[in-house]
Amino acid sequence: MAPKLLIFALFKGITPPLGVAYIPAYLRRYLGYDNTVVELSESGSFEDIKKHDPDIVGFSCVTRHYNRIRDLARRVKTELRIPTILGGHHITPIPHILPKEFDLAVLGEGEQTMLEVMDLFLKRGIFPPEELEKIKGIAFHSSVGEVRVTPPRELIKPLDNVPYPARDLLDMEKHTQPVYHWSFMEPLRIASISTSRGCPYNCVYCSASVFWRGYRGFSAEYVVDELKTILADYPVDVIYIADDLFIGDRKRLREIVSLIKEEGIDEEVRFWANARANLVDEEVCSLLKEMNLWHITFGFESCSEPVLKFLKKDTVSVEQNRSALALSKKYGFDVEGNFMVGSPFETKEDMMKTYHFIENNPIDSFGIQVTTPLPGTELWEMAKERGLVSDTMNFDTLYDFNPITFIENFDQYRQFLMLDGISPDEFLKIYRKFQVLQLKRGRYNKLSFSDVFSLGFLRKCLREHGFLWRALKHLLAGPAFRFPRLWRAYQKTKKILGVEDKSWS
Ligand code: B12
Ligand code: SF4
Repeated sequence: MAPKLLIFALFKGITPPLGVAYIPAYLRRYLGYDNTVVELSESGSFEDIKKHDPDIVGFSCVTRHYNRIRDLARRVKTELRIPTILGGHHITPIPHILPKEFDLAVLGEGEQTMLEVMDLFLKRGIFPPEELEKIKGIAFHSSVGEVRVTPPRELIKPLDNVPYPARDLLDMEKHTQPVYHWSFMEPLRIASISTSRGCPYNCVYCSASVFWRGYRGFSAEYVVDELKTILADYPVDVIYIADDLFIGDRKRLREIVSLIKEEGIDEEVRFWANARANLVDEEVCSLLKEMNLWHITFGFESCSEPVLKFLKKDTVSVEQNRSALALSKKYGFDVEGNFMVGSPFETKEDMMKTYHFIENNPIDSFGIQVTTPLPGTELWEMAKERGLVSDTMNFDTLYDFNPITFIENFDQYRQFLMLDGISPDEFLKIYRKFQVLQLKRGRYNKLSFSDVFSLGFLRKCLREHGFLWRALKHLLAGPAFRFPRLWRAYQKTKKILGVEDKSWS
């Protein structure tokens, strides 16, 4: 029996990350190696590694998980005495920090590099530094204890050479249980697909564009075949397209839509995808409508012109945000907007422009995050220059994209805020305002019984075809899914925000 590779990630959520499943699929096809197990651990306990009795462990790691993954790797090294590999978004831009807990790191796109690493492991059972030196796209410890980074690996082209992710290694039964996702008004089974890698833009805060070095798409035929496979294997209602920019290539979009219709996939599932405001026009919307897109997510980020210009390098305007939203609503999409506050130079007035945009526009749901420097981004370099962060900092103290812990532990986070135009305390006040707006508009439960008596509800009933029926289903089915966990979260959030009960009715 071949040695067992365990690929391990921390994950709690609905659609599992697919990167961990692409690696074993590639090893299967091109190395003939088929003894990988994938563990997506909610608890992050060492037992979740040990129970698999692995011979080698590959960790997939984003920044917020780095400390926990490093602790686990330390235990793997001391208690199991087997090799450990680090892959994913955190280590890729800062490979020189590779700590001793890991034998090596796979940088960037992982499939071909991991194939060469596993090939070496299967042949030698160890990782001699002189052999590692020959593998592109890795970092490892040299014989004199320095971190060696090898030249970058070429990206896989054409992308169709990468096989579909090995979903059979993910617990798909668990991950396609109906969920009461806040974007949908009914419990739905959701699976995901990745149809492209990267993005042609280069927003100052985005680590994904740095990581992927450009945009590549799978061909339309590949995408639609994969969709057919998913639908044949799993009963799902919604397909989440996990791309940064699904609509990045218009010609490919046309081909995908035409094949989806030809295969009748638009009648079987609805879609959810990310888009970019400057790329949305009548043609894109009508194509998305034809393929049965239901939910569209935009990174609107800011509705202050100078802040947006800074964040997105003058590639999108507030007017384009506004018209993309209006157009999406015209086509009946459920629109989710993501926003950021706390950017350098952003003033209170800038933030309030974003606030009023959300308040006065028909966005169905929204997320509001604090501008956070992530390794690899231009923002990271700016924060470094200001002495706010460093490549070897304690990454647990960086904002973890959770608004509630941000408010609860504000004193811990205040030191990393990149504010010039406003004091941290004033910023916190405004940030709370956004959270209150979000709860009023509903994030986890789009509709509460008290909403039914509001003018907004009446307006939506009159304007949106089918809304009343969806709302009724939501109100009836919701509690079963919401209670008790979501209810507790809702109550806790209200308490933390100091919102009086009367203001919710
Ligand atoms: C879709 C997505 C999600 C979805 C994933 C669901 C799905 N069905 O795919 C959801 C919503 C669940 C999600 C969650 C989170 N995400 Co996310 N996500 C993405 C997004 C847009 C695409 C991910 C993807 O599918 N990529 C395609 C696959 C092929 O790439 P990959 O996963 O990176 O894997 C490749 C390599 O990284 C490498 N690799 C990865 N792991 C390993 C392990 C080993 C051993 C090896 C050898 C190689 C290797 O090889 C893989 C194949 O090439 C990326 C941005 C991006 N474009 O990559 C952000 C991104 C990865 N997410 C990010 C973040 C922050 C998160 C969360 C922490 C958010 C949160 N608030 O909880 C969680 C963490 C979840 C987790 N455990 O990974 C950040 C990470 C930045 C950072 N430095 O930390 C990114 C880069 C977005 C961004 N720009 O900020 N995410
Ligand atoms: S458009 Fe999105 S994926 Fe592309 S660089 Fe900007 S934030 Fe990143």
